[in-house]
Amino acid sequence: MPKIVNARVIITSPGRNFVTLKIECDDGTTGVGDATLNGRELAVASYLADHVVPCLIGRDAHRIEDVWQYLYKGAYWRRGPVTMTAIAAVDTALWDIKGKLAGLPVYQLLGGASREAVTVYCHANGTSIDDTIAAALEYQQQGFRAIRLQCGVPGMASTYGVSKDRYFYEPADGDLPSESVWNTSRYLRIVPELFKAAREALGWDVHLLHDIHHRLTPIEAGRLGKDLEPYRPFWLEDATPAENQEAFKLIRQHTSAPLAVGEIFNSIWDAKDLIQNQLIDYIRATVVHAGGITHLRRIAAFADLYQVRTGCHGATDLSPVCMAAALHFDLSVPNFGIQEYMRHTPETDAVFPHAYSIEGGMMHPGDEPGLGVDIDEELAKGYEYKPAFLPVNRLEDGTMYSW
Ligand code: EZ4
Ligand code: CO
Repeated sequence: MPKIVNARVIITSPGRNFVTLKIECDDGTTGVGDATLNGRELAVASYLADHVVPCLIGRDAHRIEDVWQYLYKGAYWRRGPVTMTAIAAVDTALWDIKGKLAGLPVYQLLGGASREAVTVYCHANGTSIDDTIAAALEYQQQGFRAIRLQCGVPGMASTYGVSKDRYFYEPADGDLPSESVWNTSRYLRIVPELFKAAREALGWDVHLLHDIHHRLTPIEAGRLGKDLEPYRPFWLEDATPAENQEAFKLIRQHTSAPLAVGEIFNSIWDAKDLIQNQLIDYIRATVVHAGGITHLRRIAAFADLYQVRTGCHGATDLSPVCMAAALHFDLSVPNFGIQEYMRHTPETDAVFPHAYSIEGGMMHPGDEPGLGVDIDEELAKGYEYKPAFLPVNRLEDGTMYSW
């Protein structure tokens, strides 16, 4: 058996903070797992180093399911983003090791490719509708067939999804949380204008997506869905906070716009009612925050029974290790829908050399054994951790609101 002899928690900040777990076996085989929880990185690093790593030493690296159950049931305190991100890192690293030992890319261990490549959507954003459309046209020319559109809301100093940098999006920006201001009625007026302009400029052969980022009540989301229906959105993401899964019934009663939810979910229990009542069309749970490849496969298998497809979160705070794992999962899973893609900075890409590639809006995990991604630990040492918080959001009268 490949015995686990070492596991290191590596914290590095090549452009942004990442936490990576590297597991090593007695024969020298190593595997990597992403453990990054944006804005709460050190909590997961401590959970791993203090409470997980000591329990891994001496275990059989091949027993992925058993290790998963051990960490989940054995914690007693089940679920939650910190615990599930830590479990995900272990699980991902063990799949990487299994692939390397088998001499096969991980997607082959998951049943093989169900498609030739993975369709991704990219992000077009701008402070105005015109800027956003210009960015979207560029992406369309590069061959992307699915584009997320986010634009500034007039009168608001900053808006979720609109980056300060033209190419690289980074919401975690302060050593204390920065504060933005929100106005729902202005937002509800601008988004249909954006989609109208987008259909005029981009035509109908491209999928258009939008992220509401938990900012609407169910009835407001129903209104927006109705207003966007003429422009055939591919999905509306995180229309309303999803702690109350039943809330989506009200949205469904008012619009046929497809709904996507789940980037902040950490287990199947967050999505159970949404899926079995067919209140959503895409489940956005991802490898790093939802318990790894093992648990994400369970969520996807359950979702498949209800014709709910996958749409993994893929923002820049998910490291290239998570991206690689997501691509192996996406290529294999029967009910794949779409994969989010945001480019990492060159510094991030250099610290995490990877075999995955992108061409014309499609990605492939590559055919290296394992996940085909690693961390250059020497290079990583040069980028020290910097505290960085996600912003908070208030209404104009000062009321705390969802970011
Ligand atoms: O706000 O990844 O769909 N993507 C998103 C992201 C999330 C960040 C949070 O860390 O909503 O931009
Ligand atoms: Co989102």
